[in-house]
Amino acid sequence: MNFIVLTIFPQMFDAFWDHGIIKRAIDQHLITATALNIRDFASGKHRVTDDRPYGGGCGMVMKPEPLVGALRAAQKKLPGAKTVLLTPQGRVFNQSTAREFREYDGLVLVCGRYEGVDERVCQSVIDFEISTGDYILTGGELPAMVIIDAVTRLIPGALGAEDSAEKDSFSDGLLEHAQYTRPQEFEGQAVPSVLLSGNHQEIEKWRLESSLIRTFLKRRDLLEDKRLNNQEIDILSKWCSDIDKIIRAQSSRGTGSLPGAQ
Ligand code: 4GX
Repeated sequence: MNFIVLTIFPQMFDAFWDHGIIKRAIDQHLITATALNIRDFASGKHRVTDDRPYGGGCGMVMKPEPLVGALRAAQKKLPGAKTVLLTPQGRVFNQSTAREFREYDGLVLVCGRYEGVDERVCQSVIDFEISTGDYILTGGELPAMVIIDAVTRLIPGALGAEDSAEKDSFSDGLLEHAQYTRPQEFEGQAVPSVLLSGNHQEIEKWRLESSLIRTFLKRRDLLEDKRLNNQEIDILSKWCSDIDKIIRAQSSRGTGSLPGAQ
């Protein structure tokens, strides 16, 4: 995968390229990553990249010529790359989008600043308009990093020896199970004993239960959208009947206001 970012603040990416999984992916030639300065494609003594909006109003608009100049230079370096404009008006990025983008050979990420970019640029040279979420930032640089980060960790080999990318949250539509490390007791709280048992089948079952309950409590929307397999249905059904038993046991105590009870 090859990434080119178009930005007026290319130095923002220096630290990003230089740490952790991204750095290792670059060193291992799994990805290439460059930030091009849009200002280098602006003309005139002051290399201006923005201008006042036609029709008036406050704020500035990114001029089309430097942006398209930078885009053409990027496409020359990466023929066949897809162009992505980061904008709050785009399709909201998620794990499926990350998986979709991983299939491309190259991505050119266009970071807008100011109030936006000239509409004719969006229409003529942009393949996808993407938003990282419903909030307004000061520029597209952080969203570009979000996309590069999420796509890079899906590239085979990027996470190292483990196959963890596909076992993570969202790859199966569930949140990740609870995690523990040493010490065995921390501030009076013990690690669940099944995790110390060495029984891998029981551990896997506990992890699935943990994923299901966390998804139910924290992100019920994900569970509602998910196609459950038989084991997952069995676990949820067992909880239902266990909870039902607890509720029914109350009626013999004569407490509460159960349906049908007076
Ligand atoms: N997810 N912003 C872009 C300027 C802009 C506006 C319109 C193009 C068209 C954002 C987000 C985001 C703020 C980046 C406005 N550029 N980008 N910028 N949320 O808020 O992606």
